[in-house]
Amino acid sequence: MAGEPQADCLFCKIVSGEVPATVVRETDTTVAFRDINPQAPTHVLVIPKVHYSDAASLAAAEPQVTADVLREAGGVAADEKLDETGYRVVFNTGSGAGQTVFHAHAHVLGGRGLNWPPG
Ligand code: IU
Repeated sequence: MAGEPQADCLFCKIVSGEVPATVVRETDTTVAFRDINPQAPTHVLVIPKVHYSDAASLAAAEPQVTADVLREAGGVAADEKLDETGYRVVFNTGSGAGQTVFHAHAHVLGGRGLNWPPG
């Protein structure tokens, strides 16, 4: 059923606690944890607790939870003092754009200069 945990989903296992993660923030609807392969001094993933394969699917089904994810991304940036220097929030969507985990997630990246356009 839409939104339900998926047995083969790594991020659902992080939500349930079955797979450990370095959690930096948690709400009723979201978890934020440090990326295992950081691409910047701060690289945190913010995920919804419900399972949707990507950000657009999440937004279509759960607009409030999508807003929660974005608010928490801002919270991570504030916690890490990135809101003055700038930071990036990225939703890779589809394998052609680099998505490897098909549970919606926002990357929060900062702590170094970030080029535009991204590669
Ligand atoms: P992507 O946008 O789907 O490529 O992002 C998935 C991220 O999940 C990627 O940056 C991985 O380093 C990260 N990740 C993780 O933090 N812990 C894990 O056990 C695995 C992937 I597998």
